[in-house]
Amino acid sequence: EALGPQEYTGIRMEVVQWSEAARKAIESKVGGRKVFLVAATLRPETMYGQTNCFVGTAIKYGVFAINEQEAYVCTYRAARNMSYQGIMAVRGQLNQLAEVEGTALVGTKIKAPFSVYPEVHVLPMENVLATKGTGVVTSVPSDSPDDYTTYADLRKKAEFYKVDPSWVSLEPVPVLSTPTYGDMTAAALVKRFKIQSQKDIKQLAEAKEIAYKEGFYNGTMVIGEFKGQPVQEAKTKVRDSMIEKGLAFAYAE
Ligand code: A2H
Repeated sequence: EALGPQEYTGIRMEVVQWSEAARKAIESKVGGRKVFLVAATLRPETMYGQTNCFVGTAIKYGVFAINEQEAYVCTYRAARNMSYQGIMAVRGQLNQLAEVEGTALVGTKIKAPFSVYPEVHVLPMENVLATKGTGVVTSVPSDSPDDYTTYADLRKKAEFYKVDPSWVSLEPVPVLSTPTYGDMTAAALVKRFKIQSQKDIKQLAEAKEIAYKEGFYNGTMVIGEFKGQPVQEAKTKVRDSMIEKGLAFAYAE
């Protein structure tokens, strides 16, 4: 665990089409606002390879007004933090418009900023913590062992997880290359640690640690505006570029 505050990037993923259940819970309550799912990530440079987004199946989300035009979907806890970071109109004040279960959000179609896939679906993940980030996770199966494993679970057992096969049809995309693991770091680590499913929490934690260090210290971008540059340099450049374009914002906790 980090000692100081963790500097996340909040990725603004605009809702393109609600799932039926989310539409019922939300659409009439947002006063015509544009609604965004907001994911907290430590790896903004990987957003080129987003294939979907994850919400927790046991988590409740709120829809919070940012101003008269926009609203964010995230946990109450994250919205409270945001309200003290100048993200809401009035400091420390929340305007919650609606509430929705994670399971109801599954199937919603959202924009995926910077991804080679302009639109992706919201899918269920078992291990999303309500106590970290926004409770919304951008999924990059090329570089996150958690994302890779969960995505593979959903593909193998789409019916069991109640996801439409078309929602899990996008192939992982190479985003960065490392000397040891190539351009699909997560897949290589999942194989090395013999990870079978998202229930292998201990091995996943180890793989995640290695993927993060390997990518950050030894990775080179193979896609996007900063292709050919070390991840260490590209990371903040991608982040700044997303923020400048209004696709992301700084979020700390
Ligand atoms: B990362 P840390 Cl490609 N529950 O983003 C579980 N995991 C969460 C979460 C939550 N509530 N909120 C955020 N996360 C994930 C990209 C990524 C991430 C890659 C590789 C590694 C990686 C795409 N998913 O994280 O405990 C988010 O996934 C490994 C460090 O604060 C976020 O960054 O260190 C990361 O965990 C934050 O975890």
